[in-house]
Amino acid sequence: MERTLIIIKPDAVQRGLSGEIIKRFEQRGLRIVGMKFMSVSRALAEKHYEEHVGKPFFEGLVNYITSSPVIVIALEGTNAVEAARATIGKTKPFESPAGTIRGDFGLEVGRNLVHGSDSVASGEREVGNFFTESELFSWKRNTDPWIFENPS
Ligand code: DAT
Ligand code: MG
Repeated sequence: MERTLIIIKPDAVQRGLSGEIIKRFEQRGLRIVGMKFMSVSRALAEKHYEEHVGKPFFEGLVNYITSSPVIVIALEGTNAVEAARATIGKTKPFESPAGTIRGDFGLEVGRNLVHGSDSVASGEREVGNFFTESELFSWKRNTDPWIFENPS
């Protein structure tokens, strides 16, 4: 099933919003297959954000994501990537509609609370960057048939 990487960024953890953010993904029906509390090293941050190397905000972005612990989550579900991004909102929180995580809790692009993979290929790559195979779980929920018409 499709996978996406979520990062609850340092600002959200510091502000005590982790539970609220996890709740929204759970309520959406996405299945948690991996989760951990960790610090992101500079090397991992630079790998994760490699598409943004050279952009004016790159240094600030790496400083931000490495500044304090994060919670990383691997989620699985039908159209997990798009569904999670819709729940997160737009890159710039001030443009994000109310009802999205960024629209409800943020104002600035450099403090946008949460990361979600932007394509199926990125989801696979990013989950692999943050989790080892033994940290990822294949499991079923008793509620899966009420969320997925064809659970797998
Ligand atoms: P997203 O996190 O919505 O996938 P992205 O991949 O385009 O957005 O950029 C990664 C992060 O970089 C984003 O969450 C915040 C930061 N960023 C993006 N565009 C920016 C900009 N114009 N100014 C400052 N920071 C920016
Ligand atoms: Mg992105």
